Amino acid sequence: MSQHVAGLSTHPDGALTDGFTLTADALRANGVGTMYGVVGIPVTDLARVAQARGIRYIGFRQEQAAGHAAAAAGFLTGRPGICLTVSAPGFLNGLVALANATTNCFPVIQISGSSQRSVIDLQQGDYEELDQLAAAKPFTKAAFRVDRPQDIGLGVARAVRAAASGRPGGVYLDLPADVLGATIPADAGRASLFQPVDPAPVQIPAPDSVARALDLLAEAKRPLIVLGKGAAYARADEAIRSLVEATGIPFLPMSMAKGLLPDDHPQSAAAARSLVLGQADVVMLIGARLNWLLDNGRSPRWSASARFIQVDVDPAEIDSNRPIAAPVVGDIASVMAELTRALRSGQVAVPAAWWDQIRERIARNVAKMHARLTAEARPMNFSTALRAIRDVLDDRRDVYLVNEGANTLDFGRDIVPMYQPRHRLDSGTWGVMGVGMGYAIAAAVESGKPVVAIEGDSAFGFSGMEIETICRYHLPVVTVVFNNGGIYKGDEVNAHSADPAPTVLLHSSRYDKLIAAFGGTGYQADTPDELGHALRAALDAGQPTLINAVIDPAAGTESGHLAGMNVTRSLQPAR
Ligand code: ADP
Ligand code: TZD
Ligand code: MG
Repeated sequence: MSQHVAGLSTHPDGALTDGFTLTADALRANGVGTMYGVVGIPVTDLARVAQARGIRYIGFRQEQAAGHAAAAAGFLTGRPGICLTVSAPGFLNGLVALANATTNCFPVIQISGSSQRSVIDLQQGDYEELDQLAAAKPFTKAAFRVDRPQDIGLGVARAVRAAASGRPGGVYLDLPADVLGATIPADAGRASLFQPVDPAPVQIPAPDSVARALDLLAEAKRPLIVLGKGAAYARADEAIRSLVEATGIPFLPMSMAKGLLPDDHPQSAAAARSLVLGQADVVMLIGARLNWLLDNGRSPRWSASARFIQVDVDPAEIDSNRPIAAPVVGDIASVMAELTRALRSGQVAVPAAWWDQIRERIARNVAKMHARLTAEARPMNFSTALRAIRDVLDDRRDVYLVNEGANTLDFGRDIVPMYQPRHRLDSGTWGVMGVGMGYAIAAAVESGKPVVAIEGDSAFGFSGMEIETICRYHLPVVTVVFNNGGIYKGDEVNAHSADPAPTVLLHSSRYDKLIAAFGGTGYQADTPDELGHALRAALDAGQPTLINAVIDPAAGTESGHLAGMNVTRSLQPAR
């Protein structure tokens, strides 16, 4: 049974309530505490009413960053983040983030005002006219429009349930201007609001599927567990740790699952990634898809004869790339509980030879990495700059880390260890640029903890204006721009005209001076020492800071670790 929420709605008029008030109250009834967005016609009053009713409103400079912030809030809290946008162009700016959240399986709701339906539908040319519901549908998990004020409570509840249940995702909720402005009797409004019961119910796996998975693990000679960001999202940290430790199986975290078990855990095989992917004979995927980030499960990256166990809440994910021998469909917390319950003592044993092989490879790779990190490089390269950051963050394990770029991302993921679950946010499944400032803002707002955003200079540019937002809300966000003067590299020369090459950005840029314009603190860092000192000072101060870290323009590689995916020009005639 749903619980009706009494006594929420009132209007200055007393006897009446309106769409703005009903929306704010419906959000409160669903536990929403923060909203991210950009205001304008017709939603300005929605932000005002929400503020008046105790919802925190974080106003951005562009909707895409607000949408990314809402998505990160969803990932970090497990409840849908809310992004508020205006009609047509504002809606479309936000839609990129909504689609990205759906791809990442993050729960988020974009609430957008829209123009008058009768004018839109006859294409008569309203202010900011667009059929937003139709535009949103292909990019979202679900999309709804509320056409009557008395349906607002229902619309919000459906959006929350759709975003948070099963595989989480992005939901669009369209609120036309006339619905927001409409009034209805306050008692009818009150009666229309309710608090949904159990919006994200547990999904318990079938006992047979659990037994099949354990039987397969018991046969393994070279088992591997891969933890994905679904496992981080599931908040089953202790249960996952118990299973990993009870079985003794090596694990590999995907980038946003780093810290779910600490990166210095003795069973981490991260430093032997290629070896374990290539050699494992039984692989247990927990909240990780076999998409491009895992080479679609194909050989030669994986053994052709490897058999897979996949733990996922979405049954349609199973077999998406290669046959799965043991699908376990359910939410990860329930699956981990069932696996642990059903696991017999001594049922799964990892042969010592497998660990010997892994440890030997780890030792070799760690030695190679150590040489790169401690090299004397002037100007700094990615490794030496990240070593300075790593050393500071080793003492500040409460810090949330945001990371985007190409080389900046790839090196950052490998060099900076994580020790806490859900403390790393990055470009994710799409490898998208522009998430940085939105993710950093949400991490600071939702956690109250300091945030360090390690940003490629190109990546930073996609949402750089949000440093004003960071300063306006006094957020403890330290942005480190890895300024190598370009997309991947800054040393390309265009031989054909005086224009810069396509990959080139201004290496002389003083990004640190941007933040000074808004009252924040800027540092220029040319050496690892300067970078380390600036970062330590910034974290001690807890104030908005931007560090311009000058990196050798020749240091990167085109597309970072994805160099093999580049489509290069061929002068061979097509056959
Ligand atoms: P990564 O990029 O880290 O490899 P993916 O985003 O590809 O991770 O995969 C995450 C998977 O986790 C998705 O297939 C999603 O359906 C699944 N998932 C998300 N939340 C849960 C949950 N609570 N229980 C089970 N599976 C989940
Ligand atoms: N646009 C969007 C939205 N996402 C993208 N991924 C790209 C463009 C293409 N792209 C990448 O894949 S990485 C990248 C772009 C533009 C920027 C790389 O440059 P950087 O990082 O300065 O951020 P490095 O350290 O110089 O490699
Ligand atoms: Mg760059």
